[in-house]
Amino acid sequence: MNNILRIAIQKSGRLQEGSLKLLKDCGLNISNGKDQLKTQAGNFPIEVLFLRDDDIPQYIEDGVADAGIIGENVFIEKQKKGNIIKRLDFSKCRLALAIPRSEQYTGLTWFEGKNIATSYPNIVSDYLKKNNIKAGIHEISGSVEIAPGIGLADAICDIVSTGSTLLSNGLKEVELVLKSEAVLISRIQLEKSKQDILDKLLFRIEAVQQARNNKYILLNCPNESIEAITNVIPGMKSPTILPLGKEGWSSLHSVVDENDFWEKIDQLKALGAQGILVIPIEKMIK
Ligand code: PRT
Ligand code: ZN
Repeated sequence: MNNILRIAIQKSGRLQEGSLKLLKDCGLNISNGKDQLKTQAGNFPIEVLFLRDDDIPQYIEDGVADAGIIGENVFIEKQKKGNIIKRLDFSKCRLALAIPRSEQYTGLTWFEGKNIATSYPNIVSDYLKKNNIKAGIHEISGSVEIAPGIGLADAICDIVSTGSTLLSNGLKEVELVLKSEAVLISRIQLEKSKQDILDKLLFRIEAVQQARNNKYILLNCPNESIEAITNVIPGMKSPTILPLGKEGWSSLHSVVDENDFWEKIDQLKALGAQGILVIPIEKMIK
């Protein structure tokens, strides 16, 4: 079927909610994948497949799925053919090497001749090779953190988010191996009709991401501050400025970047802005 794009997402787990939310925010009308393996969006030529995340890269290499959403860590580990086409800004984590807390860490050479338990043997082996360290890799598929405690390995390489799992297993993080987040991947080569659908989806994803990173801001200011305030929050082209009923005052509307939001608010207050309202934006198209 060339006139439909098949996109694979995780059936259940840490990526599922973020993946579904993103697709829904892009306007796709899809039902949750609790007891189903696939569903067709009601209003967009996309079919969603619900799979285990580890299987998604193979499905894409085989052409069974055209695109997918998975953790970059899994995509790199699986070494299957496909392209990362968009970083998605959720499920952020890191793959790190950790050792027992009682050990004194002396740098990467500590790992020389040691045994490392991990679910990511390819990534770890590449990392060790790059750093000229010879160590054994013990592949296990889950509960990696308990490996040193039960004498299965000297160290581990696993996903870390808050670090509390390492802590409660008596381990400490010593090296960052890979930073990861959810990514949109696609087949190496798509037919034009599928590429067109993917491009439309990408356009929507970008609008959703822009909106998440920006806020709509409304404020009142004395007219003499308009220019200085415009320099702080120039908006997409320029702010909208409307006269207030109170003489010498205006209402100014613009957008503000989420990342330097508080810093900007301080500057605006210092310039005489009052009655500042900040509103989430649903979609943003530049
Ligand atoms: O069933 P399926 O195979 O589809 O899912 P899964 O069990 O293999 O994966 P899942 O749902 O656990 O994770 C999917 C993806 O989420 C991972 O590949 C990562 O890209 C991303 N992700 C983000 C995480 C975490 N954060 C995370 N904290 N994956 C796993 N963890 C685990 C980690 O393995 C460790 O046990 O959480 C623990 C560490 O968390 P902290 O907060 O204690 O440091
Ligand atoms: Zn998995």
